[in-house]
Amino acid sequence: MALLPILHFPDPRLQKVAAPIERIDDEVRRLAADMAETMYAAPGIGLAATQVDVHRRLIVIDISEAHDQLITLINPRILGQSADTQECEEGCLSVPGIFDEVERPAQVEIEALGLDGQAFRLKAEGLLAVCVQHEMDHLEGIVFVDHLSRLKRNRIVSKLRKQQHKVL
Ligand code: K1U
Ligand code: ZN
Repeated sequence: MALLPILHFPDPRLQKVAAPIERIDDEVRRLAADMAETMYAAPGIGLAATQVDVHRRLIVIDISEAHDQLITLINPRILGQSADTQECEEGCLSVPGIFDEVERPAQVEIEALGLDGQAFRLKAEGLLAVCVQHEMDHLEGIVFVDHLSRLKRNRIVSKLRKQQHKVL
């Protein structure tokens, strides 16, 4: 297994729309394992393939404290979402050090394939619902800061550009 480098906002590669996975082969299984390792090491509670510069529809999520409830979602799609919303503070491994409130549907139901190729449905609420929607946004080329005002987003871009210049 390997730790994968994570793209940082405002890298334009984070805006790419991911393509469906046609076949679950060893390459996909290896990518899923590497993404899980990268997510746990970060540490984070989710990671989309887009963030590691692979533009395919694959997500890993584990919101458990014990890191023993890994969910792998291949080609996830939303079947339904609640009209009621929740506002939650979000962070992102691609936007280090930035946290802000985002409002999203409080419950979602999704369908996806697992690594065994079987379709399954997942009803999510609370933090899991937030994380699923945040990661599915990544597959569409959307980063959580795109949900914030232009003023806030511009401030975040300048802050991150300054930080990136410091390390280069
Ligand atoms: O997409 C990502 O970069 C992962 C992101 C997921 C996420 C977090 C919070 C709300 C919505 C989506 C993260 O994991 S950021 C790190 C984080 O939140 C965290 C890290 C360690 C323990 C608990 C949370
Ligand atoms: Zn993210």
